[in-house]
Amino acid sequence: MTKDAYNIKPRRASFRRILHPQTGHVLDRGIVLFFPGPNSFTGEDIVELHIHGGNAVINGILEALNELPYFRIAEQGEFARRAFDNDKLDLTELEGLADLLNAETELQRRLALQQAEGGLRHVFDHWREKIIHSMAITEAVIDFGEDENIEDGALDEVIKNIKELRDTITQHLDDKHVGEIVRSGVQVAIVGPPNAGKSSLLNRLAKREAAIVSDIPGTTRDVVEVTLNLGGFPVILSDTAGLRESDDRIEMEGVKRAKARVELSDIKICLLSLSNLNLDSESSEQQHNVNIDPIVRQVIDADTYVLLNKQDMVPGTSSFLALADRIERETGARKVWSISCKTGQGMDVFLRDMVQILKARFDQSLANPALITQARHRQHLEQCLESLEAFLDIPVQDIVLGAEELRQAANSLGRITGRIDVENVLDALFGQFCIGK
Ligand SMILES: Nc1nc2c(ncn2[C@@H]2O[C@H](COP(=O)(O)OP(=O)(O)OP(=O)(O)O)[C@@H](O)[C@H]2O)c(=O)[nH]1
Ligand SMILES: [Mg+2]
Repeated sequence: MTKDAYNIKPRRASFRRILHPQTGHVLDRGIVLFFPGPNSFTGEDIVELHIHGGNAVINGILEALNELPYFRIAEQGEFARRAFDNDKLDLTELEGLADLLNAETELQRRLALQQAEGGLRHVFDHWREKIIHSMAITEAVIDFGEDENIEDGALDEVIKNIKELRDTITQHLDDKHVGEIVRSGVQVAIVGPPNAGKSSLLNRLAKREAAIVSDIPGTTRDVVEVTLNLGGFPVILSDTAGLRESDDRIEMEGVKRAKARVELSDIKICLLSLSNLNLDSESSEQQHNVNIDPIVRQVIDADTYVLLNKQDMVPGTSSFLALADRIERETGARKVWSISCKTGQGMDVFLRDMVQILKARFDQSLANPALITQARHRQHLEQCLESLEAFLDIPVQDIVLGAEELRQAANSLGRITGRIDVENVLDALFGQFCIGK
């Protein structure tokens, strides 16, 4: 479709007039790129036309292309599908690519790119090769056990290698789900008594009126979610119904939902109102416990962060540090801040600390290039581990059963990367042993 098609150099941008192949009419001027296979995205020859975006130009070029034999519009995801079929990408890389397109924060982008560039593929393929190698030896022992060509102690070596791999995979699975959490967003739930300002906090952080705020206790009933980007971390922040006992059936359903959401969350924030804590004069601090309803107290544990709201209503909280200390001691909460959702007081410090908390919890693990990002990976890895354990439990005389467990283990890994191929076993077998005599 250009006059000097044969002068287009591979992988170099060429600025050309684009012509109708039959009529010779100029359709547009644009950039033509040619990627000859197999060094292209799909492994096939690929031509890219970078043209102007007007409807007439696009339609004209599509009509012209339609004149070419075998031309058709690609189906959704067809290029990725072809890349997979031609072994250019494995399943994990495809998943990474899809995540990259959907990434909303810096960390999600980093994680997706790592995976799209083969971070997981390399690790899983390496493990799978190890299992296939062990399988090859095991099969050889089964078939040629008496033969001199099989080294003494070959099976001991297999058992040692499988034990090592089992430990490596166990360690890999013990990642506190960091990859999955960052991929889908850190769940942060705000809980607390009614009227403390939970919905006000959500709105302030979301910078919009996502939840209804009113001075009537029991305003929020359903869980209200917003997504935020906190220092690159994707956060799903949930506002919940105020916790209290009530005769109102709908309110109690809200309380039930609030508790369920807290259970599910990665980070709990309990919001209390400074104006309701019944803080007597400083001298009486030692005599009274802070006034926190037992239903709220129950959800505060060593993983809960406490926010004391409405600081603007309690002027001169010079003794805030002592108060924070006291609340930490009494409730076992992890850390306490004081803020005002009304004036924004204390919000900077709280947010800065929150980012540090997220970093401390997730940053180090994110450096692992093979972090599990999907439940699918975890499920297959757990199955792989089960098969390896089963192999190690089988007595040596039942080695045939053992070989089957290794096959299952390799298949589980193959399912992650999308390649289960028994031919590999045969290749490895023939490649490693001189059994053809
Ligand atoms: N003075 C002051 N008032 C506040 C502050 N934060 C919230 N309020 C007010 O407190 C009242 C309750 O706020 P909400 O955000 O609806 O409280 P909530 O915790 O979501 O309440 P429920 O949904 O009933 O559980 C509203 O009248 C807010 O305007 C604050 O920092 N200072
Ligand atoms: Mg509310």
